[in-house]
Amino acid sequence: MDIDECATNTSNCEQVCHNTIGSFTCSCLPGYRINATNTSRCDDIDECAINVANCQQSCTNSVGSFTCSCLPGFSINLTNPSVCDAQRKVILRFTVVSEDVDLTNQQVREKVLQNLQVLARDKTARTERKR
Ligand SMILES: [Ca+2]
Repeated sequence: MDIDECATNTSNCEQVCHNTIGSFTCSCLPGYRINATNTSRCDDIDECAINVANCQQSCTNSVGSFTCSCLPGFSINLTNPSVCDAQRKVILRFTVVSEDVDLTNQQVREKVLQNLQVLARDKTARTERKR
């Protein structure tokens, strides 16, 4: 008669137990693999080190899993979490008070416009270099 080692808890499997006729086998949950010397134990797979994670920018291994993350100026793609998308929206906040800048003066208005264009060009150049 077969003894179900899994049901009687004698298998000592760390994660998953499969009863077989006259014996049993252990296996591991996704993100883990069987320990090379002790087949009842499970080791974490370092998905970042073996490049299974396929993170486009940054990869952090964790026990049983891994996380992809993105550099500043990028955000995780919602449909493919290994991909980073450049943040397209640039929010430029500034306050101009009448004491600082006389916007009724044509020369001052042109100077402000020039500075804003330089600022926009610099921001675009920085974003391009990151790719
Ligand atoms: Ca892992």
